[in-house]
Parts: sequence; structure tokens; C-alpha cells
Amino acid sequence: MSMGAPMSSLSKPAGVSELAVDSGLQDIAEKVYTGQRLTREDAIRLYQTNDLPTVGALAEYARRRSAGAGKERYVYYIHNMHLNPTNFCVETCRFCSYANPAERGRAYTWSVDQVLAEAGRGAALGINEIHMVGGLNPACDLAYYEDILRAVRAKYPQIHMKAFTAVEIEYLANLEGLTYEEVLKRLVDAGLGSMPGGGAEIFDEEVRSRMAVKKTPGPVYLEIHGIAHSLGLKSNATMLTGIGESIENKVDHMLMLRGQQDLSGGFQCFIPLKCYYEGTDIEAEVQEPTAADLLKDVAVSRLLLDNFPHIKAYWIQLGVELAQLALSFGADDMDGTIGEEKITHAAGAKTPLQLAKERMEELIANSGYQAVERDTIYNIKAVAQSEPRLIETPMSERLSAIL
Ligand code: V47
Ligand code: SF4
Repeated sequence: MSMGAPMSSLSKPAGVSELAVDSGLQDIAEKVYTGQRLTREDAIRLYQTNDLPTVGALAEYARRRSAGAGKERYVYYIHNMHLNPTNFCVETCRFCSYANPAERGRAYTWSVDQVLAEAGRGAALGINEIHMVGGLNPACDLAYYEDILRAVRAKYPQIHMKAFTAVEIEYLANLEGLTYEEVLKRLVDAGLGSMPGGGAEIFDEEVRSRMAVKKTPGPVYLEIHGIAHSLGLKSNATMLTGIGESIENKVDHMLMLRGQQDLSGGFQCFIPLKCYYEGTDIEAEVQEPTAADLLKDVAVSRLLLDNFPHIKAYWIQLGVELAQLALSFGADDMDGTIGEEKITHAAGAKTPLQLAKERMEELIANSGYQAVERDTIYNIKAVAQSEPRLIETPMSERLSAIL
């Protein structure tokens, strides 16, 4: 499949063709410029090269083309909050500090009223999305989540509920003896607006077994998202790195997502995630991704996932500075203001728990892009007043400051 004819107004980035020759990437560069789909081998070579500036420039080119005319410099964000009704989980994924056994003594489960009170805090700040996910908890059945969705919809109809990973849908289906479709239909009926991308981890079975991931194998994750898409829901997809995966595992993971997107078309955004290790026992046996690895995850996903409209620079995990740089490596979304992030902070993230809207807009403008506030399904709410700053520092210098 082709990515569509390149737009005539989009010129090749200065110097990239020459750089691509130097690093032996010219054939891949040619494919990117002519809108041809990249192969598994192409993606592996992009990961293997040391020529990070060229990989970034190719991804930036692909990002601008996918953005559409007049939106080439748009970077989206949303005014949202994360809400986690329970951190009790029957699973014990080894990378998870949020719901691991050590946390069990401190496990919490909120009542519907407590969830509503949290939502009210967000509503008072003017948020327009709640990203709600939690552990797999037998005390939190389908009726509990239906009650939450109905209560939030009744009291705060302006808030879009982006909730339940495919893992939670699978769990609820098993708990209730229903099909995935029946669970999703019930949740949509109660007010579910879309699904987040969590729970994908790395689809490779060998990595999953080392990390004791027993939930939702890749094909089931894809099946559930496919069903959600067929019901008209949009969803996102993720990939968790730093859990002992190889380059090939990452590329194969993305190719499975690309294949599903060809079939069902409802993915809006891909979010490369990075594992934090505090409270886990895996650090000694895995390779922690470097900043260069993380930028490549962003860039390669932009280039390989030619059917995903958006790639997120998740600042909570990348850190603010690297997330800003990731905008020049193919990302066009900074995620949200967040409210209070729990999952990555439980595992030691030192990033802020939240960012104000103004700060988010300033960070995007300071990276040379036009901040755009969006809703969950990428309708534009407002183009920010802040003008994108002209970045004169060469990419090589920007990279050496951070790598
Ligand atoms: O599913 C678990 C991962 C995910 C750790 O869809 C960890 O818009 C880092 O999916 N260190 C939750 N990560 C986050 C997520 C997400 C975030 C932002 C936006 C969207 C979206 C989705 O975090 C989990 C899991 O893959 N995770 N443990 C850890 N120790
Ligand atoms: Fe449970 Fe999800 Fe944590 Fe695994 S990653 S232990 S399924 S909350």
C-alpha cells in the first residue's frame, strides 16, 4: 500500500539525500519521498544506523506530509486528566510497580462517588477528557464501570471518557462470561467514548513470558481493538520498551499494528512507552533504552506506521526535553496536561505530575511548532496564540546536548 502521492509543496529536507547516501539509507529515503511503504528490513536498518539526524529528518518529512496542507507544523495536546479507580490487579507483570505484589498491602479501590469526586476536580479545571484505566480487580465488575460511566456522563457531559485497555476488556469479558463485543457495546451504551492504547507491551511471546505477562496476547489485543473500531470507537496503540526486547521484536510489534490498522482503520495514535524500573526486579536483566533509542522508536514508528495519523511524544516518560526533541523526529502530539499520573510515577519517573495548558503551549512553541489544543478524536479546539520559535541550532548540536 502506498502512503499517497507526496505533496508537491513539500520539498525534500536540505542535505538529507546526501546524508542518506553517506549512511547507506538512500533507498529508504527514496521510498519515503515517493510515498512507498517501508518493509521490515527497512525498519530494522533505520534502527541499526548511527545516522540519527537522517532518520529524524525522514520522519519529520513523513510527519509533515501526513499532517496535511496548512497543518505541517501543528503539534496537538489535550486538556485531560488520568484517573485510576483501582490499583489492585490479579496479574503480576514484572515491569509493573503500579499494581505489583509489593503494592497489594496499599491497594485501593474507589467507590463510584470517589471516582465522581475526582472527575469533578478535573471538570473544575476545564478538562475535556478523562483517561481512565486500572488494575484487573474482581471487585470492579462491568456494572461498577457502567455506573461510573453513567455517573460521569450525567454530571459532566462535556467530558469524553477514553477508558479501558484491551486487557481490561478481555478481563471483564471473562469475568462476566460475555464476548468482547458484548462488553464493549455495554460500555459504549453507558458512555464510553474511545479506548486508550495501554496493555500492548511487546507482542513477542518470548519477551512476554520472561516478563510474566499472562494477559491478552498480541492477536487478542488486536482483535479487541478491531471490534472496537467496528463499533465506531477510535483507539490508540502502545509499545513498551526496556523490557528485554530486540529491534526485531519492536519492528514486528509495529507491523502487527499496521496490519490491524489496514483492516479496521480506527487507530488514531501510536505511543512508544519506556519502562521505569523502581519497585521492579528486572533492571539487571534488561537493557535500558538510551535517548537515541527512544528517538528512533518515535521516528521509525512514524515511518513504518504510515497508516497511523498521529505519533505521541509522551512527556511523562520521555521527560520534557526529550519529548520536545521528539517533535522533530516525527511526533505530532504531546499527549495531555494529565492531572496526576500514577503508573509511571509508581515506577520512579521524576517528571512533573501535570503541566498547565500554558506551559504545554510554551513547550511546543519553543520547539518550533504550532501548539493546537484538540479533543480526544482530534477535532481542533483552538490554535494557540504562541508563535512557533525559529530554531537555528543545527540538529547535530541539539542532539549532542541531550544524548
Ligand atoms: O499499559 C506499566 C505501561 C501503560 C510501567 O492511549 C509502564 O493515549 C513505564 O498506555 N514504566 C499505561 N510504563 C500508559 C499508556 C498510555 C499513556 C499515555 C497515553 C495513552 C493513550 C496510553 O504503561 C501500561 C504499560 O504498558 N507501564 N508499567 C513502568 N514500570
Ligand atoms: Fe496488572 Fe496491567 Fe500492571 Fe500487568 S501492567 S500487573 S495487567 S495493572
